[in-house]
Amino acid sequence: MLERTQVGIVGAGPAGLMLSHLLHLAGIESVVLERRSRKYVESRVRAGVLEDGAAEMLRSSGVGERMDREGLVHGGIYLQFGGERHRIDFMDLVGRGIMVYGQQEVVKDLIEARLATGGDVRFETEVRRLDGLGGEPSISYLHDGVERLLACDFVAGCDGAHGVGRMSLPAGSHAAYERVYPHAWLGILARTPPASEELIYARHERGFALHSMRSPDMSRLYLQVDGADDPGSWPPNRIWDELRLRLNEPTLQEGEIVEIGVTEMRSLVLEPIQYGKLFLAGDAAHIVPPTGAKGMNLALADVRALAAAVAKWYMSGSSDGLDGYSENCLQRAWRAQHFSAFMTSLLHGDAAKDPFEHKLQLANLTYIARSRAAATALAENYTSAATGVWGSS
Ligand code: RFL
Ligand code: PHB
Repeated sequence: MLERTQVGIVGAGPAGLMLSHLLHLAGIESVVLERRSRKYVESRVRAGVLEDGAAEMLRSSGVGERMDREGLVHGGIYLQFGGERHRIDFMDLVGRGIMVYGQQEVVKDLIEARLATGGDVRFETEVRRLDGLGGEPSISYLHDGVERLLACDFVAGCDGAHGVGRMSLPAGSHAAYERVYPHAWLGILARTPPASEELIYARHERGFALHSMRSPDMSRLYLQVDGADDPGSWPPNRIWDELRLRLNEPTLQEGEIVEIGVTEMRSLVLEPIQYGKLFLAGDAAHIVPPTGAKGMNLALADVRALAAAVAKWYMSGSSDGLDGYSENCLQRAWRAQHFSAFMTSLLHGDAAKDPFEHKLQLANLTYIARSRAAATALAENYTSAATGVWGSS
């Protein structure tokens, strides 16, 4: 017998899980198909910054309780350059802060919420093919070595940067806009107390460094490295020495490195991000370099729009929301692309290789540190205040 659901969701990252959760709240049935195990997705260390509006979305949909207990509310960030640290006071400039709460925690909370209400989330289930996207969609997936078929009204491709959703857009149906940056981020999660209460974005002559955190005893630290570097060429001593230097934190305490990885930096936008009954969301639709801390926030904003559009269709038969989905999301995605590219080019590079560029960066950083208007523009973009993403929330 052919299995059926209303919305078939590929991928149990923040986008797929939140979509399933929101649809459930609207009385719409979905099945989430995830290639990896539950343990794997719950321990995948990635993003850490939720915009105020994204945090409010978690809260208002009933999955914000642990975030409110364990997350760290920050009212600003530090920009560091030329040996000095300057605070950008988001609360003062735009009246909104950010929530520092690991993506893997968001994922855990969403999985728990879905399973507690009888949600159908299938791990170790790999989607192989999407068919019938122009009319009656079906998803072919592999579970326990057996290939099965799930029929649905809509397919949500929430399967990230390398998923089957994006590959299923017919050739010629969309454009892809891409930029690859010559840098990468080496990221570690370390058992050591953060050296600062708030995030530090540091532009050092030798390259960028970021100091973030997950809790009062866990730090999340990043270094700009060459795109081709593998973590093997970065033994712990070298990482800590470089972090101390670039962050200007000579007393930064070493701690056990519990996770290490190198992340490439690229920007990608597909246009449009829908075809027939297939709707892409999150990294499947667009990728931003991590410097603007936008990826998870965009993923959540996409599925909020998609859930509302799908609910409208089931309730009134109106396809207005669905028809406008791509345009709605891409306006937001391009704003985030611009900001992420701006932050990336402001903070990365090697002064020895391109001293002119470094001087330009210092001039711009000094301007942001001194000008309320320039700092406000950064704060508006970082928090998404005034960009209309989260409405009045
Ligand atoms: P995800 O999280 O990649 O989830 C996609 C899921 O789909 C599954 N999948 C499949 N399942 C079944 N069948 C198939 N054929 C499948 N193919 C794939 C995958 O296993 C996976 O579980 O995408 P989603 O939900 O769109 O979420 C996007 C975010 O993960 C991403 O944008 C952020 O992590 C980006 N990002 C940041 N975003 C922020 O908002 N704030 C940050 O501070 C931030 N920092 C970061 C980041 C990403 C980073 N890395 C590692 C890329 C820092 C880093 C270092
Ligand atoms: C993180 O805490 O992992 C993090 C914070 C800010 C970014 C990227 C990642 O821009």
